[in-house]
Amino acid sequence: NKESSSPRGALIVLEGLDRCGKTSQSGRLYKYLLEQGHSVESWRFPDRNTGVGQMISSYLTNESQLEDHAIHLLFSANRWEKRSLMEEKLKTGTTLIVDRYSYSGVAFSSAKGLDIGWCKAPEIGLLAPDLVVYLDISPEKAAERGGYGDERYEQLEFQKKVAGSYLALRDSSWKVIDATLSIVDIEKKLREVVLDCMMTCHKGKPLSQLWR
Ligand code: 2DT
Repeated sequence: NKESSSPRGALIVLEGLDRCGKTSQSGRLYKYLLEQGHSVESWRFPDRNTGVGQMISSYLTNESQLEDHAIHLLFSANRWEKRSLMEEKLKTGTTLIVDRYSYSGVAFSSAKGLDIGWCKAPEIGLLAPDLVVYLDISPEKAAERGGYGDERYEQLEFQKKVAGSYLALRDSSWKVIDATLSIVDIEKKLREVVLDCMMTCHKGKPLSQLWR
């Protein structure tokens, strides 16, 4: 039985504002862990490849409109539809590096004015990350970085609200890395906290669930 014989993988989540460097750092981390011989996969939310993901994608590109609560629940459904695969991967020893998770869900929707408690509710019972890394950058600095794309949330005023929501969500277990450091320095700090977390999971830290 593979499940009981191999140590489990770690659920690592990267969060932060648009343009904080999350996506390139998760790519570099993935490559590094792979080269070190770890079983690892790189995931992201929203996962635009599913049916729900396609609805989310057309909302983000402004091809469709959805009521704020409705799109919130779609983002959550998009995580629920991947939950069992996620659990299977972790239990059979694969570490997952996940670019955005429930925290993005709550931060972006509550930035629109939705109640935080309401936003958290549909996330209850999803797998809790073993590590949340927040790449910290001010909205102004992020906006200076080669500009935003054309997607719905990529505007300075909205990103300021998202930054405030993230601040309200953060707890002492999060590892905050200054996203204005050099790419290599960020990468180094990231590797450190990730390897440490993987070790803890390896030693038998149980998987847990969000926000119970
Ligand atoms: P990317 O640019 O990283 O593809 O994100 N978002 C994301 C939400 O509003 N709720 C969520 O649950 C998630 C995961 C953040 C697309 C945008 O979607 C936002 C940016």
